[in-house]
Amino acid sequence: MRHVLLTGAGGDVGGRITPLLKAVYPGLTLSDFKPIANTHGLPFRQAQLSDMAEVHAAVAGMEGIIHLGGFSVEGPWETILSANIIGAYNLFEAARLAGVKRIIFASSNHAAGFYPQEEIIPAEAPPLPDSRYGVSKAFGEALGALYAMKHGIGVTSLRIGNVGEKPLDVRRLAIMLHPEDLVQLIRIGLEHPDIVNEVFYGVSGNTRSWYDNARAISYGYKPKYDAEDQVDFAEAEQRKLVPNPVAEMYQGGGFCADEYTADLAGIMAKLDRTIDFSN
Ligand code: 15L
Repeated sequence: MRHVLLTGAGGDVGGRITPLLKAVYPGLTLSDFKPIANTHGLPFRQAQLSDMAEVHAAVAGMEGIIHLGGFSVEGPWETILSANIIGAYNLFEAARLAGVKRIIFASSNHAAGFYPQEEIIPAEAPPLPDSRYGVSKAFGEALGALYAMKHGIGVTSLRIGNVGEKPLDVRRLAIMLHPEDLVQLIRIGLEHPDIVNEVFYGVSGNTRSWYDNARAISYGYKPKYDAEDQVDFAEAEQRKLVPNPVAEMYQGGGFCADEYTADLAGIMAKLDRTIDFSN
């Protein structure tokens, strides 16, 4: 694959993976809504995702797109609507018209953040968003499925945990994704001949992962990193945080606790009676 576009290239994750991607895809083009300080000598196309004309110009001539662009945490509805919902629609629709063959959609663990931390869930688990942001990621996965099945674009949605080289707290021991492992997943999505529409968990080979990533493994994913190797660091960082029962109950952590108004004990009692997540 020669012509690959990386949206959201100016963000933290984009900055971490650009040099790794450049080594694999020398024809890489970067995009973001504002100029990027370090383009690593790569071409740059500025585009606001909510502006269809700018998105058309950004995707022209591309064979593959890695879509990291959008708002990457919880935010006001207007922001999520514009950057993540309208933005994702514009990206997929412009890609279809431009004849793009493969798209990697950066989904998030927050598309399914309300599963309890004690459960191991597969990527096939239905969305259970923990935020407006998580809803927008579930929307993006659904949009990807539509463009895969109806228009034949090979789509891989990655429910990304937390991208970095260290687990930033105990929760991240389960969900850390080393940038090199992320690039491995991206390469499967862009290059594996059998991709139609896939959802993989974007996590490293973490000992205490909450996800059954069998689907990614069946495509050849062999994560190199395990957050557990840095357990002391994670535990030291955890001691600096204020405990929160909602954040500690659910996989989405603080995204679940943010704006929480339900009765946690009441909900857990009802779920215990009605749902067995392991089936
Ligand atoms: C995400 O989806 C965010 O983009 C990232 O900033 C982290 O907050 C991450 O989830 C996480 O769950 O740690």
